[in-house]
Amino acid sequence: MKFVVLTIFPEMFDPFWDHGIIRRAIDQNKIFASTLNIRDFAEDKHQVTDDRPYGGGSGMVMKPEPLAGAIRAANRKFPSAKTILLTPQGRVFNQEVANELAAFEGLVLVCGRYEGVDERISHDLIDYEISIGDYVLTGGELAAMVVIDAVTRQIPGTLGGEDAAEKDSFSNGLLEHAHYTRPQVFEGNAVPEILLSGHHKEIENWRLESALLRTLLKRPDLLQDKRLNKKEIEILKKWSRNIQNIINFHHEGHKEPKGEK
Ligand code: 4HQ
Repeated sequence: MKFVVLTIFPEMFDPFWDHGIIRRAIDQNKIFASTLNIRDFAEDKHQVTDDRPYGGGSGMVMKPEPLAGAIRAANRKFPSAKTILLTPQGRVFNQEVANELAAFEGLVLVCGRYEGVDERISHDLIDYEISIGDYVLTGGELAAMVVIDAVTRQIPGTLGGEDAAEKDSFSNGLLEHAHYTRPQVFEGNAVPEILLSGHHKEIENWRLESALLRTLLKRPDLLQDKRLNKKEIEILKKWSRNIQNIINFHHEGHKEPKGEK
């Protein structure tokens, strides 16, 4: 995968390329990472990249000419790459989008500043618009890093050891199960016994149950969207029966308070 970032702040990406899994992916040629400074494509002597908005108002807009020059230079270098604009108007980024983008040969990521880019850039030179969420950033750079990070770890061989992308959060539509490491007791809280037992099948069941319950309690919207398998339905039924038993006990064992339903 080839990433080309178009930005007026290329230095923001230096520490990003230089650490952790991104760094290793570059070293192992699993990804190629580069930036183009949009300012270098400004024709005027002061290399201006912004201008006042037609129609008036506060704030500035990214001038189209330097952006067009930078995008065309990136496209010439990587003709098969898709060009992506980071903008709140885009498709909201998630694991599914990350997987789709990971299938492309290259991504040219266009980072705007100020109030955004001239509309004719998005219309003529952009393949996809992506938003990393419903909040306002000061520029597209952090959004580009989020996209590059999530896409990179979907590329085979970028995650070390047995840490595989197919096993982690969202690949099965669930949040991750709880994780524990040493010590066995930390500040009075013990690790669940089953994890120390060495019974691999039971540990796997415990982890599925942990993942399901955490998703149910913290992100019920994810369960709504997911196709549940037989095992998952059985676990949820078990908890449903548990909860129903508690409710039934309270109804049978106590007189209903007056005035309450
Ligand atoms: N931007 N997801 C760049 C964002 C944003 C987002 C606002 C994009 C500012 C200039 N980008 N403009 N959310 O907030 O991608």
